[in-house]
Amino acid sequence: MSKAKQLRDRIAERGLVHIMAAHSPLSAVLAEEAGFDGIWASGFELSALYGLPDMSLISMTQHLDMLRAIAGRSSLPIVADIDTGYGNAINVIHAISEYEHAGASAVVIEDKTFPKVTSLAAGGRQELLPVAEFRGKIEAAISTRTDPDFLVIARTEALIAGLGEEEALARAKAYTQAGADMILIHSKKKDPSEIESFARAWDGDVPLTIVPNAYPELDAPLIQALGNIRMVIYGNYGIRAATTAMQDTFRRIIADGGVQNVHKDIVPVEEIFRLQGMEKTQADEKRFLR
Ligand code: SPV
Ligand code: MG
Repeated sequence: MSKAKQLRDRIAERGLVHIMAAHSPLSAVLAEEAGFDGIWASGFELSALYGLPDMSLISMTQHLDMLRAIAGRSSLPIVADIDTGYGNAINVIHAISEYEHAGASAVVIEDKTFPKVTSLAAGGRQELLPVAEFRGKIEAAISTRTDPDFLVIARTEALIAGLGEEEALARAKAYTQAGADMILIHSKKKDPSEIESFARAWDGDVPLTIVPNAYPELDAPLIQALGNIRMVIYGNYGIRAATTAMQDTFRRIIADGGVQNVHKDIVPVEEIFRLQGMEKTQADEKRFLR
């Protein structure tokens, strides 16, 4: 059974799946051990890992390389954040083929123009494609996938662009008609009112995905009570948690003039050995090195 089929089955069984952003194989391993249903190969997190803004600066090759590395160390299905699909419908055809081969189980494509600007930045330039052009990109994605279970998730940025719920619903309907398996509806409002209202109003044929980065109070029971939402993506928590931990540790080392205090508060190197799979490698050395 493909991982894409596993993801579809899990959505059907559980009603809501929890997908954690990863920017590296190590963060994907930690997400899997914590119990998440899948990995979000986040454009924001990978951009931040390179110290760059999330503005179409990371290439498809860079994102694919990381996705392959993640797929090599995690058994979870991967939902690939392919931003705008790297260009027009022709670029999407190429991207879907590459991402399927690299080990993704799903892609999210957003209806912004290329190059994009990250969604949550205050005052960010947010331009949307004409509906017909984005429908063409969704149709191109659907016609390219070879595994019929591979999910094509259409993301509308209508609320992010300030175009209102009516436009967001109309776009979501049009993308569903183009064949999208799910709709990702994103909002940067600091409370969940836009998303709650959209989810209640949604009467389309496919379920919804959300990314509660700006409105963290919308927890799993509240999401389930809304209905229609079947996937929740935790979009930037890994990179924020890692940044918090490193800022704190690095500052303490400078303040303390050494590592004599912080070493007690961080994982021992043996935990890193475990996550690296050192035990198996040492066993392999005994077996095979002559
Ligand atoms: C990402 O994680 O790259 C996302 C979510 O697309 S957000 O940054 O909130 O747009
Ligand atoms: Mg993104």
